[in-house]
Amino acid sequence: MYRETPQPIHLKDYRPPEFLIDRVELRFELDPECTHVESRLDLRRNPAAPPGGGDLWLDGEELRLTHLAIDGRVLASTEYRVDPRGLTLYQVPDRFTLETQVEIEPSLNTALKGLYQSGDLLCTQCEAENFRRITYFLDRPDVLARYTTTLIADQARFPVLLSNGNPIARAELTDGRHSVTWEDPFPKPSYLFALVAGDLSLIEDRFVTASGREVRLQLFVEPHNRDKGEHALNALKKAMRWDEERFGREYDLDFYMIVAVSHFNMGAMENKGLNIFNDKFVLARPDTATDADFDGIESIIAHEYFHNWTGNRITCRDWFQLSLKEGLTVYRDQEFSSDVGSRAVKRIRDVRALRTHQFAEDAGPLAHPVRPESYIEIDNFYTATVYDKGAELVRMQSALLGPTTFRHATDLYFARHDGQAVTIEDFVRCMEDASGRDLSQFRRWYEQAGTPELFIRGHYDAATWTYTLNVRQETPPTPNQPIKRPLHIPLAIGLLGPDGRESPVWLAGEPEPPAPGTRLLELTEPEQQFVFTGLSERPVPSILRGFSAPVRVHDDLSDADRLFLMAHDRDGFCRWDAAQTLHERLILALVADETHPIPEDYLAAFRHALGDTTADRALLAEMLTLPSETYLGDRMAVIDVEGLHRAHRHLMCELGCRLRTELLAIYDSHAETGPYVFAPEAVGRRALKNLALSYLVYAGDESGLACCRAQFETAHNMTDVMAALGLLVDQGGDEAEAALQSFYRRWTGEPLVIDKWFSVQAKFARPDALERVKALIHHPDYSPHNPNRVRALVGTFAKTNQVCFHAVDGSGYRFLVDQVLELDPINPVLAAQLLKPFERWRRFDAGRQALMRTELERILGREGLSSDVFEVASKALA
Ligand code: B3K
Ligand code: ZN
Repeated sequence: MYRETPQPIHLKDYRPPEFLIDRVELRFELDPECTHVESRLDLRRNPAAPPGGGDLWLDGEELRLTHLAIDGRVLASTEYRVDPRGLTLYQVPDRFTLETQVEIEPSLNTALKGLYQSGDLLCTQCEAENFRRITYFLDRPDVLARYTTTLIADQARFPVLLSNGNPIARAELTDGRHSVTWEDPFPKPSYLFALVAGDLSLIEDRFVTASGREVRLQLFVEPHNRDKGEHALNALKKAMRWDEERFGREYDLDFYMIVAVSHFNMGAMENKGLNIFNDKFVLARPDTATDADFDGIESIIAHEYFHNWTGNRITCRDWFQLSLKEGLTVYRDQEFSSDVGSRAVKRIRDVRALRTHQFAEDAGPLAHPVRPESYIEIDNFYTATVYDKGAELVRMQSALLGPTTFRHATDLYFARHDGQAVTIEDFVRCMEDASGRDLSQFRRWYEQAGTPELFIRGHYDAATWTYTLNVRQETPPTPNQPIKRPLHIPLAIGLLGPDGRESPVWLAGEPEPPAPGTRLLELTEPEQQFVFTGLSERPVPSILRGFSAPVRVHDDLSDADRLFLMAHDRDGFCRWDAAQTLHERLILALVADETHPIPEDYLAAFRHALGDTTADRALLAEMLTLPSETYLGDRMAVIDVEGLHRAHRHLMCELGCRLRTELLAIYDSHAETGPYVFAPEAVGRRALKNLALSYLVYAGDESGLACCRAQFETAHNMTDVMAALGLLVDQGGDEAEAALQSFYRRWTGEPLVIDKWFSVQAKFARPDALERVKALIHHPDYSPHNPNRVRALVGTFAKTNQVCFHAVDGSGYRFLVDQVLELDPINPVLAAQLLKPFERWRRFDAGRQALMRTELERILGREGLSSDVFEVASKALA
């Protein structure tokens, strides 16, 4: 909590550390109420740092110092100074051993940063700057040390004691306690330190690496969750094999441990050899977890595993380089999911998320470059921009280099920087050195915030058989970056002939046409023209294939062109995108005029798609899913909350009525037979079936409603149960209440399922949604101390229930701010996460803007606000 205005930290102020730490020995006497931490650090002056003064600064927060000695000599009080941020040691030698002892109170640590209690467990979260809440340290990622950690605790209460690396000693002590010593052979930054203590059940598996080493895979869960770990372990094995094959990366320790905990601020954490996970991203059984949950588990397990090379073996020099590990690791997990599932469907989902969250962030008051230049609270920069736009920048480099050269470039990166703390610049240089390409203009992507816009015009000349594409790029100004320079943008395109076949994308002046198919154009100028030749008829261009760059495209295609692309394009992403644009234009037309007709050719395309029994079910479901109200809002000059909701509903209802026969046929022919399997085919079938059901129910169709009731009663998998429950809750009335009650009774005792029960009640635009959410805050199962529960209820309401959150009387805004202010002293990271929807505040009408502004000002008026919430609220208003 701050008293003065928190000050930003700037990238330009980076200095190498004056001291290095070679070895760390830690000894924990664990107790939730009072844990003793002893540390011995071998320090030496950094030969690479410019000479500084003789003092040494160590980070340390919320620690009670009980002992301090240098080379065995206890320091007098004149030889050091303690303040709330750390410890200054005056005039230290060039090389010495520092001993400290501190006390900490895990049970009072509601912020879940550092060492904290989750249920009966003790666990840690040190990224980004929380190791300093465990002991005094140079808590920065460019200080890499070897750790030996001894954990001592009551044997009955904490039978399992884990830390990074390998166990090297165990002992039973006479007082009922026991100890385990762990040694991590790999030097690591402090943010990758972890420990866990508790009564955990072990599920074990093994993996033999490409070079023949056996790795023990250990998943630790609370005993009652033993039957929900299989999927996570399978995902881990798949990820390990994939990383060997695709990136040549093998695992390096004898143990790979994953622990699932119920209180966690994010998804998971890649601590070396000891991942700690939010249990939501580990535990799954077909009857408790949906397909989306199974999918999330697979990709997050993979993501954390991939960090072992991109993040742990090669780490970040400073936190401004966060995307070095996060962007690259997201790119790697996206590629993994594409390879083990459907590439087109994965791409579509990632693009949908990027457009909904990252584009909004990039267009709002907290827009920042992938490599930010300053921050107040680094926890606020684990953003869609750093993660997902960062992944797009890696993807563009892989496209510019091509797969073989890109692999050489990543090999070079791993060989050149293994064991180092490096920068984004070091990564890009590897891309250049391996390819011989000049990426100097490309680097601007890392520095420049905002989503570039492409304005594309096509012209066909029948006389010369040429088709000309004129492409202009422009990036709108963002806070503190009024002027933008042109970017190096890979633009993948195809040209479709009137029969739907691919034409060669043949640039005028080239002697020979290339083979028909996709071609990567490179934009570098503010405006460029591409002339394609050899075209006897006007082609339909397929633009930005595979979403080859994170840009917005404004083209001059007609609705007929889009229907054509939707039917014929070989690029799954472009087929989907054509359908989405058609849905979007229609909904926006309905906002403007409720009586706007639903075009017959649009209905026919829908009907045709539903009848195509050969099409990939998952892709079809994506194509026929309408864009969300949140996304559509961002496409309007001023977001029309009610108009959008009405139009969206109206179109769902019309489609349900007009396509009733086809939708019922889909529903019937896609019924679940046999036991649940999580495989792309089966997931796609369920997605399409449940989409058909939603159209029917929104249309008020009696047979659809009957199917929905029956599905809720009889389905054996959570995907189908939740799909039906959501539709029933949306309909409201006694039936909804009865369904909610029976669901609650069935699943009480399964917190992750009860989270779904909370979120389904917050999600739908029912007139009583806010009252219900407010009442649920007082439900005995609600707790502000559990981030999953808070996100399920408050987060779902504010993020997905656009109509109720943006109620014109401001009641939704007041509710959210009340919650944020209540949570801030408990868990500032979570409180700041909840403020995200306010970043869009300037996109609404004047009345709502005024209401939101008042609420943001109310936050800033609160005394003792955390720096996390202060940063978001103050920047939102700036
Ligand atoms: N690296 C962690 C995120 C840590 C967030 C700290 N506020 C998880 C991940 O991206 O894999
Ligand atoms: Zn990550």
